[in-house]
Amino acid sequence: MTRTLRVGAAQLGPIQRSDDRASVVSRLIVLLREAADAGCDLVAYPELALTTFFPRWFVDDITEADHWYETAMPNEHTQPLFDEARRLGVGFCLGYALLDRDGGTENRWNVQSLVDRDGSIVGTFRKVHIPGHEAHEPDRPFQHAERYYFEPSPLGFGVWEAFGGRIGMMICNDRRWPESYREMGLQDVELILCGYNTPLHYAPDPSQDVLQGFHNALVAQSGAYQNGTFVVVVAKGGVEEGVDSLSDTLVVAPSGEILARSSTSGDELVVADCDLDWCRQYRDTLFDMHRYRRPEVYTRLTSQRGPQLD
Ligand code: CDT
Repeated sequence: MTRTLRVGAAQLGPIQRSDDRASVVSRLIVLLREAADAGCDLVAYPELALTTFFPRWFVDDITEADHWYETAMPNEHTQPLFDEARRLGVGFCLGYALLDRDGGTENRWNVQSLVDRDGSIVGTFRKVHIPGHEAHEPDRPFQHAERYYFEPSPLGFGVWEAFGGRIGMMICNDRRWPESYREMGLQDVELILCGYNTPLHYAPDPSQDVLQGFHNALVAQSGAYQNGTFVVVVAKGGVEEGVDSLSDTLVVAPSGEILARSSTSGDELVVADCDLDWCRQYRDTLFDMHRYRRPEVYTRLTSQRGPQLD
């Protein structure tokens, strides 16, 4: 039996502040139908795919931002997407902000849910590495206050058996950290889905601005190769509320090669066939972890957060 998954990486162009959920979900459904016509098994959407990237604005009273979060999934706005996916028999992975009021507490997470072909949720991943800043920094041209709007996940990285393979998830900044891929590599992941929003301007060090595309490909390709897994990074790009963001959606093979890539900064479906058995060629040879890894000498990896002099 073949284990080739046809993956549609559904890049989004900008979502403006005035765009309501209904108009965004209509765009997601257009891409889903295009994916079904192309024979895709699974569609991956970007991070925070239902709204504009709202951490670019700071509000003193965080409850004023409640409207950017979902409180249930599916909900009245996203149910049409779930229904259409089930009708078409195509799965998807969707990023959104979650305001979780279960258990008498209130938690704000940046999440991605993996949805099976029957419209049921396979798993929901919460972003682990939350970049940016906690407080208002008015000197920046725009804010990146993710650390104000989201908690870092205490759960780490999971891998789910779905679509005939082992699927992992990460969100945007997670892709820059080798630990993200390795945590999933150690769970035998075969396909990692990652939505992102990456502004081209990085205020703390603008010399990185021109390197955004290079760094995006660098981490996705090295993470894929070093762990023998497919990696799909899906952009919400273009000029959103005056902020230009990277539009470089990639499907990367376990060899580290880019199989498919977006060519626009708008809504665009990028399709690639992912033969999950290709992972074994790397995992069973050069990266046979059981044979070659040396966890006994990697003790700093979990005992230290950052560099430390002995
Ligand atoms: N969404 C997200 O995580 N974006 C960050 C931007 C850089 S940190 C301000 C990223 O790693 O792409």
